[in-house]
Amino acid sequence: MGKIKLNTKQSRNIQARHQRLINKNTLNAQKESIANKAVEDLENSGSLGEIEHGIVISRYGKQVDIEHITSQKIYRCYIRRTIKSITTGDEVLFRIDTFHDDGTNGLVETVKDRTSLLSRPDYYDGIKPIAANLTKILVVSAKLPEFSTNILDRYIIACEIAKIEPIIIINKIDLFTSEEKIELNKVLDVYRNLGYKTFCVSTNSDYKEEDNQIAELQNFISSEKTVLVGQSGVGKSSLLNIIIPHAIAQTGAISESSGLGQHTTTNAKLYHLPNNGIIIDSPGVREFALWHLTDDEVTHSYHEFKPYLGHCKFSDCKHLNDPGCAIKEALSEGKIAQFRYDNYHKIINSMKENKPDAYVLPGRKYRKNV
Ligand SMILES: Nc1nc2c(ncn2[C@@H]2O[C@H](COP(=O)(O)OP(=O)(O)OP(=O)(O)O)[C@@H](O)[C@H]2O)c(=O)[nH]1
Ligand SMILES: [Mg+2]
Ligand SMILES: [Zn+2]
Repeated sequence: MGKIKLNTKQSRNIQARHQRLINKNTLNAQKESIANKAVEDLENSGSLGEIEHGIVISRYGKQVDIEHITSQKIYRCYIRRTIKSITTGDEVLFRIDTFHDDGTNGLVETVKDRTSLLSRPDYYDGIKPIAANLTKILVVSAKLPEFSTNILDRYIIACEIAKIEPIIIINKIDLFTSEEKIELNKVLDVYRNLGYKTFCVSTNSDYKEEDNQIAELQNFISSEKTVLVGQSGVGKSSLLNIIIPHAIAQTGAISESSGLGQHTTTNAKLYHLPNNGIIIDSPGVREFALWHLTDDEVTHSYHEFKPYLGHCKFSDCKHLNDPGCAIKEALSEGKIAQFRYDNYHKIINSMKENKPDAYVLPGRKYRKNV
């Protein structure tokens, strides 16, 4: 592959990213050595109790909050070095530090096998796990900061790859006019016809219209293991506060200057739902990147493409301007929605542009963290 020629701004950006990566690695190494020392001290202290069962409620760098499976007491725990990946929703075996501090500390010994895992790539950290052992993913969009089917499709692809059913939630419907609701429903019909479940909701207590499906949503998820994902500012924590009235998750207004969410939630946190269900509030990300996937994986995540794949004239068809393209034919016959097709190409192109491997950085090695 030839080297990519960069302009001054791009080179400067890469230099800055590179420096940030070095700083982050240095800080990480320091934190790791402190955590390793703490684990060693715990082992030597002889104060570690019996093996207990727990679930990860939240992760804070090198430590996790574990909820004891029966007492529901929370323990701030260090993580044994042999554990390569641990995230919110993970079921674990841990031991309580019975002597030190106030008895609310411990050590995670093992992470049990996961039934599912949602992850995303991060430029600096590699593939980052978001939450484990999920049965549904609640993909939240809203009129503000923006309603974007492109962002929605990105999340749906990530769900398809993780083999976890996405549930489309449109929040802040109090902000839509009647005409806008009609338009919104036309778009949502495309997703409904593809088999995706949708809920239109508002957390605004002044909004008394019958089309607020918040009660239906609550009922639907009560026995499911779920995570709220979506852009910063769409109202994930606001939804959580309605669904779990005692939750008091912090919420934050959308910035007046940028029109974007302000990344109010900084750590994912797990809460219990009435019928053994779980809901995890997660921090919004600026852009849900997908460059860890192959083009093929993205293509296969588009359900409506499936009947036509393998029917294009050329086996390496890019489904763009290639002659004899079965996908384009289906598009022209209205069997594929134009906006989904457009998003598909935008996503494929952005994967190439945003991939860190596309840049040649001195001494840089990309890490996979799963
Ligand atoms: N009008 C209206 N505003 C809402 C609604 N739900 C949430 N908001 C507002 O949207 C803003 C962002 O809400 P948050 O719940 O903090 O959003 P978030 O998705 O958790 O954001 P991050 O934690 O940054 O990812 C707040 O000012 C909320 O009051 C709604 O249904 N209608
Ligand atoms: Mg939040
Ligand atoms: Zn094609």
